[in-house]
Amino acid sequence: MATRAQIFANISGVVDVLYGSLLRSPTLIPSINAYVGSAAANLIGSRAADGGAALKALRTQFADLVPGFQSVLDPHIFDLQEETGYKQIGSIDAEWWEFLRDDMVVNALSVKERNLTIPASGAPNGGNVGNGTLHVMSTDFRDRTRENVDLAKYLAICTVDQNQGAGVGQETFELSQTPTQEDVLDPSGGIGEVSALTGISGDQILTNHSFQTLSAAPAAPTEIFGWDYDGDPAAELEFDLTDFYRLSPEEDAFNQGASLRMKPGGGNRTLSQDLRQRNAAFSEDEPVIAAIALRGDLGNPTGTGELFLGSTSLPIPDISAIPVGWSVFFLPLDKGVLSRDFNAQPLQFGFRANVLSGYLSVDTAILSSFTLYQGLWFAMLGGPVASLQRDEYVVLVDLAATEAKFQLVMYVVYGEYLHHLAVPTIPDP
Ligand SMILES: [Ca+2]
Repeated sequence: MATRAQIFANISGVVDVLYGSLLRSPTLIPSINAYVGSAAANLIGSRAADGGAALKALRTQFADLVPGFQSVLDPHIFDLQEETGYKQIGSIDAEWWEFLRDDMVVNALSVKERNLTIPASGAPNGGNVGNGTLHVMSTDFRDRTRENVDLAKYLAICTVDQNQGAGVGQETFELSQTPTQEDVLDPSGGIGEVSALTGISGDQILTNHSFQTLSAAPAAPTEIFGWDYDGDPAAELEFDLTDFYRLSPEEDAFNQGASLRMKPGGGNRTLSQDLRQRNAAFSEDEPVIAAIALRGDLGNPTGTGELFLGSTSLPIPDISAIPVGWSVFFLPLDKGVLSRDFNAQPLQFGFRANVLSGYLSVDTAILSSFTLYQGLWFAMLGGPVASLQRDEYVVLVDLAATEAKFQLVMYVVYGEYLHHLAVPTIPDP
């Protein structure tokens, strides 16, 4: 039986062949594309179009070879499955790749990383009337960057806005990649598929997330509908009916916004919702976006705060440092927002604060899912002032990558990635 190192050496040889045969020249495929394009449009001569078409046909034949790549690699992957003691030799699925990545970590094996530059958040187009932020989750449950993605510019375009039937904050977005991918030979693009992203509050797990259901005595409420509070709400909380983050659709229906003020004197108090009562179904590898809007300049409050979801939390060590106006605080987009990590008994979402002086205003608690698109997870969040309107868009900058043969071949052939480092133990061939 070959050792892991020997098997990886075998695979490295195959990677060299596959990468070298079709992909080694980063200019080959773009050159063919450019030639075909110019042949159709500009080339002089009665047979130029025929030449372009023939070259395009040849390119298609190249692409058709890729399924054969897998049959060349598979025997070596089976060797690896046997050597690592994987439970089912011959089953090359997502579970196997997860097993292999973990095994590589344990055995200090790594391949060269593609070094993708994946922005954490996209800014709105400068010409928009409204605003919003496109959030992207790009790491796996080990906090490794998912390197099985296309290099592309991602665009979220508003297709149904608040004037066309979507609630405020519930606009519909189409997510697309540019440029359009020709085929598997060109992983620098993406198929022009679209996926609707809905404004977060339209896919909301929490009850009374915007404190839109007022209590009988807003200045001294005896309870906050939908929320558990471990103190005396009448003495320590009050609804603020004039200052709030934004109107939720429910508030908009009555043209009455509200936020909740946490007052000093109660000690460290927790507002929470027990998610067992919300029929919240979390798939272990699907990230969630968990956020809350806070305002820290009413009475210049002092103290500490913390946003939490199960065992994951975001400490806010000094609420006096919250910027003037409303700010949205998110749980960081890492493994902590995957349910296999945040899971706790009982599972609660909440916010706690120890307000020592002044008022801390709380509004628009968000707990919602991401949308999977082209290997990355996206969530669209509207801004506080005006939501994006039809045809306005948010764009993520182009992703970029360095040449990484092992990793690129694994992506092209299997749609997967290996454990990767900038300085790998298994060099590229
Ligand atoms: Ca509200």
